[in-house]
Amino acid sequence: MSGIIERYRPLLPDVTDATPVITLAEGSTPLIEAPRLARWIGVPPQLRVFLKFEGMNPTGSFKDRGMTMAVSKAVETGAKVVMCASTGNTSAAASAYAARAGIASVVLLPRGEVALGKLSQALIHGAQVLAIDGNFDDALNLVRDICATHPIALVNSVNPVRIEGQKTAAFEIVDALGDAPHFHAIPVGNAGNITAYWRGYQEYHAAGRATRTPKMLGFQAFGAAPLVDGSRVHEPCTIATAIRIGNPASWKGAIAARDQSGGLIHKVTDEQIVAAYAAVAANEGIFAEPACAAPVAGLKMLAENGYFKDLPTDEPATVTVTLTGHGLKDPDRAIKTVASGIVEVAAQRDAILRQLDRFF
Ligand code: AN7
Repeated sequence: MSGIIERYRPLLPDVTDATPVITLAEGSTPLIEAPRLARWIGVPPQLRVFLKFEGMNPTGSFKDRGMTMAVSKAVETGAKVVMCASTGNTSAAASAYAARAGIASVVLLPRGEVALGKLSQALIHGAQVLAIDGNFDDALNLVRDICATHPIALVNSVNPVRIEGQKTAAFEIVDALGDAPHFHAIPVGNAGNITAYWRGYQEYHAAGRATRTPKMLGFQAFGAAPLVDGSRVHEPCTIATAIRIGNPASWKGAIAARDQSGGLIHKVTDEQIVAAYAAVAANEGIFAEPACAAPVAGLKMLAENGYFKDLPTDEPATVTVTLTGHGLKDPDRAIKTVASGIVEVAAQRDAILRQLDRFF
């Protein structure tokens, strides 16, 4: 069983012979072409849309790529406890990889704002779960403070090896497509992942593995869009709880990714996010959590505003979209979105057939 460390070891200089590899066989997630979703988004026909479905990682999100690195390095340095702040997915990954390594984990969560599936993961993997009366940004400040003064390994993405692990998703995309895409769309919360992808694309380009680097297209939720608004958001608010973050730790990395790639970071409303979330599931059979829909909604907005209109019509182009987490993480949101779809019906043949009229 091998994960991203074995697959990309020469490109991960933090890993040495002394590093015990703690893995759950993360990475190697599917890159799926999405032609029906492409029509829903409204991109021009020569622009092919591919979804990098990170929900297929062992704990159901992209966080596993960084966590195999962070926990392996923590064990290498003799740590017995890891700790993180989280909107949910980081805590799920930290607690799973800590369990795998046989060490303890502590997760600090914003009370009442973590999706059900993520909470269930931290609990069942044996993390000490602490819910604070504050948001993610408050939790991260507390974790940084405590880890600076106590023998606890910090495994948030302020730990640089997390970003190193996450850059491997960009390598996989180039390996699958044979070159870098022209555009890469991604949700942005704490901004570690956009930073990591940009690093991965740049490194592959420098190594001659790709002829170009993509324009990075980042999307935040309207009520939690500090990078778009240009200042910290004190009370971030969105139904996409994964990206409910007002003061991204990798702020500079995200701005560099945007500017160096010739891309952009825009914001989308919760209504746009929910519509895109349902469209991904209904058009392609891929169930991703709400935060992942931000880049899908964002591409639709860009297409409507003519962003892609100058692409040459006779040259195929590609846009990749990272779907960062699995839809089963947040089952409440799915049911809220389409609960009206449940029809109660008598257990009788005729009653059931009456409901199927539209198919005949
Ligand atoms: C599904 O778990 O910050 O911009 O604490 O779970 O790298 O932060 C999660 C973030 C996108 C944003 N999509 O990525 C956490 C956490 C999903 C996520 C993001 C997150 P970053």
